[in-house]
Amino acid sequence: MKIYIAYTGGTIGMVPSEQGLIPDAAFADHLTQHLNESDELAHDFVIASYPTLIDSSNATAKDWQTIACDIKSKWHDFDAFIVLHGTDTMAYTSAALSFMFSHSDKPIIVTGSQVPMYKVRTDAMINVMGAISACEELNCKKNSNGVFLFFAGRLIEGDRAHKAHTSDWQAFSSPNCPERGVLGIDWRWRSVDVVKQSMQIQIPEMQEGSVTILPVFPGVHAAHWQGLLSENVKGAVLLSYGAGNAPDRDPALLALLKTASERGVVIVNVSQCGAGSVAAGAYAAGSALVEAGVVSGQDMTYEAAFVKLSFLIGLGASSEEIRNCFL
Ligand code: ASN
Repeated sequence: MKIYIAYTGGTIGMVPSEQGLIPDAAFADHLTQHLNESDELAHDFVIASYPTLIDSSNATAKDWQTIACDIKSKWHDFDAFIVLHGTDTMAYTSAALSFMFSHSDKPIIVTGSQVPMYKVRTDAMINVMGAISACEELNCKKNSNGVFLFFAGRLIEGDRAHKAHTSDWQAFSSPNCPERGVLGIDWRWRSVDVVKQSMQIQIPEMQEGSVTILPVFPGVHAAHWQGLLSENVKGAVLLSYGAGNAPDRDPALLALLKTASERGVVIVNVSQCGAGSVAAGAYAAGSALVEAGVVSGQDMTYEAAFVKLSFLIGLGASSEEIRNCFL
């Protein structure tokens, strides 16, 4: 199998500096050496290092576009793609790639590590090897490819992952969707209904700053959100309480949402609970949001909702079209 591995930055390939850990440009060579040392791996690997390596906390929508364009330019030369990425925003990138390569017929797997590869006690190689193993298995299964985030033995659907722990090896959860596969000594696979859909690659011109996040907290008032809903914002993820509630006794707060909706900002309601679904209108406090034009993000993670808005805005979809994509 021909596998393309792109190192974009992140802890996996970091080394110490006076300011703390920074990505190492020589990491691709070290990884090549590691993989060549293993005679169990009978694949052709091409390992590339991006010219500007970043801590993923610096990543923007433009970086998702860069990674997607890179994969697209090599699409016909490889059987599988692995993106080595920092964990901080890995869930956003894996979601972006799943929207950009919908129904992908080749595996695209995003992974990284909690501890750099140069350390003795590291999860770097176990995650890389697991990602390679996932590529092998998915390629054999045919029809069950796609975009995934692989971490600590769990193969999570690309648009379902959430960074859930700062320091456990198990850094990612899949709150509302069972993992596609779990790797122990062997793989345990979840069976999926294979509905053959044709793959579509769509890489929009991504805009930075077109989407914002509106946090709900006790005492929130319009002034807190005013700056967040600036003129260039076209989409917002509202991080609501519980099953989709926000204070409904502050007319100025609701008026702000309504005015933003009316000027075309698509506001998507996602619960800050971290798991479960928004049940729009179950409570009066939630109904007020519906009346203000807020749409339900159902059981999406806030990462996926943020990326889906960014993706659709990048494609140039109208507010109405974007709203319909959330129904
Ligand atoms: N700050 C790092 C990053 O996201 C964290 C990591 O990769 N574990 O790039």
